[in-house]
Amino acid sequence: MSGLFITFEGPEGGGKSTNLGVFARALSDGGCEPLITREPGGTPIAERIREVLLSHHDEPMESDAELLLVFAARAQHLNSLIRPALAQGRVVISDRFTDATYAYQGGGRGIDKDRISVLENWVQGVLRPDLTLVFDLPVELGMERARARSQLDRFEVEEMTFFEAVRRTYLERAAVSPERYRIIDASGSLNEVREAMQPVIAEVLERWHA
Ligand code: Z5A
Repeated sequence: MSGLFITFEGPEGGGKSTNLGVFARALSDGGCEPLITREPGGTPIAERIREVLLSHHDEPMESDAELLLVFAARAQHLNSLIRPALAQGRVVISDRFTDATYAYQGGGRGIDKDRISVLENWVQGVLRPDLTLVFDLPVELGMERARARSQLDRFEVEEMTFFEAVRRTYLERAAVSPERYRIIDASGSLNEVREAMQPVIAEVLERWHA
């Protein structure tokens, strides 16, 4: 793989999607046109699975079913979009990826991380993101922003303890592998968050042009 695989992560309302556009434009201005995608989703089939994952149902979804659906969408997305783009040497930026599975299905739902790791190895082989930005903020503030933005999806109606576990899992994973993760303080204004991304943008452009 000759491209660069970047993921945007973090708890609810951290501004991933808002800031992804800013980040991608800065890369384009620097001569590197990234492929933007998201999870769950990114291809027509994976987007259908996303609808099942995010919508409300009359029966509760089993945690294992949720986990397997996440990886089913990922297998489709990875093999039909991400891997080919990386093989062409492109920079790929995904709004969420497998760190979200450890955070939501692992931290939030309580699924053992070793089981997640089995599926990660099966679906991804050795592929892991080269760089992960974690947009971190207190859970209350993130939920306030999410509530103000739109109707809440199936994950967003969970208890605060669920979101605390999600946030904790992201921070724990980042602490174990600091070479891969860049924590962005997402609690400030949009301008402050943009400022905080600048060193990471410079780093990506440097790696890209190297
Ligand atoms: N999920 C999972 O369970 N397992 C997995 O493996 C994967 C995903 C991959 C969909 O994710 C769901 O799928 C997600 C986890 C689960 N849970 N939920 N829900 P998603 O990323 O597609 O959707 P999201 O998580 O709902 O996005 P988000 O976190 O809520 O939003 P965001 O992208 O971080 O933020 P935003 O949409 O850019 O901003 C939210 C609002 O805040 C918006 O109105 C902004 O204008 C505002 N905002 C953002 N930044 C600021 C600042 N700095 N100041 C003021 N206002 C701000």
